[in-house]
Amino acid sequence: MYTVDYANTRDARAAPIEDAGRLAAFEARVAADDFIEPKDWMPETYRKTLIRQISQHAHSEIVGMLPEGNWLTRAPSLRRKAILLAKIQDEAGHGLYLYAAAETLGVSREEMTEALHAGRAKYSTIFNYPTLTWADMGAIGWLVDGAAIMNQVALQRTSYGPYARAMVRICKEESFHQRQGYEAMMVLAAGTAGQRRMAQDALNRWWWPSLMMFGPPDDNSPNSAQSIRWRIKRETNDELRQRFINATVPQAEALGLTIPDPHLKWNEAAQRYDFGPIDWEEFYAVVRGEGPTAKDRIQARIDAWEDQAWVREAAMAHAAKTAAKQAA
Ligand code: FAQ
Repeated sequence: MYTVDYANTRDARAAPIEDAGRLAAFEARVAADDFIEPKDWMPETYRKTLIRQISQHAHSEIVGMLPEGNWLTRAPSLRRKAILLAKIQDEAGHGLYLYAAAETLGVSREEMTEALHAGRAKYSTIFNYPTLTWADMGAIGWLVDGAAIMNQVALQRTSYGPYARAMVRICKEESFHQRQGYEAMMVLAAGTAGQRRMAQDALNRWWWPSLMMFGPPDDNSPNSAQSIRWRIKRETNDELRQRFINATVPQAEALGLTIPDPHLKWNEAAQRYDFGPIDWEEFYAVVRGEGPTAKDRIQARIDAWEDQAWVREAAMAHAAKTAAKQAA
């Protein structure tokens, strides 16, 4: 039986012995598509899984600003620069909604940031690839935001209320991101021979990493079964990956570009594209943080955190002074 109502104290050290009655009631609510809210009772594993997934998602949004930030000073026109700047600012906003959603589960922003900087928390593999040409900005919007939306539309119905609500807003912005990326690719694909080559080269380099964003195949995804059962994940990694491929191949055809997969073929009976093998060795190497880009990404985040410490300190000092004045 409970001695401490952990969900309300939000004290990670007071993890309760799980109560079969409460667990059954929780599972019935999830099965009925009810949202679980921060003050509701929840199993400790559910809380931990959400903290892991939401904080990784938040870190992805924040680290995801870096590859595009690389091109801010080199955008080919003022219009493109303004669009890119607005997009990168949106990603910062997404990170903040997600950190706030994770905080409702009893973890602090400092703890999450520290875990990222120390290499204990993951972020999406896709952001460990370098952005070599301007066409990469188009490919990221089209493919990376396109893959992100495919996953996030499903997460609008995730069982944890604050996460689901953050996703609704994020999806609206991501769909604008996807379209601006596709539009940038349209301009390049309809441009000079050199611009078309640049667009094709970007597609060649971003296609396979975008498919890896959905995570390992279902038969090698240790978290999926429980997360699907608790409706944290509404669809499996392979289901979402297949849906992304089905939607994206015709878009590449409309651009006149070629998907870099010789095995790609429409399967009439199954009403889907069959595709070639994904290099999972590469995926796990990137997850492990191998390669120079991963080190640069984390160092950039550590530097930003340290350089901007004075802003946090100034805000805290201001809050303390205001509180002291009010108390006086
Ligand atoms: N990268 O058992 P599963 C964006 C890890 S947002 C790195 O299948 P799960 C916006 C996984 O964490 C992109 N690690 O895990 C934007 C687990 O390790 P752990 C981010 C990965 O959680 C656009 C292990 O492998 N979106 O792009 C990856 O059930 C443009 C086993 O995997 C989200 O985070 C990966 N790709 O399913 C910003 C969406 N995949 O934690 C800027 C929310 C798997 O046990 C510019 N997250 N791993 O040590 C999810 O839907 C899920 O967490 C999955 C993974 C589907 C990513």
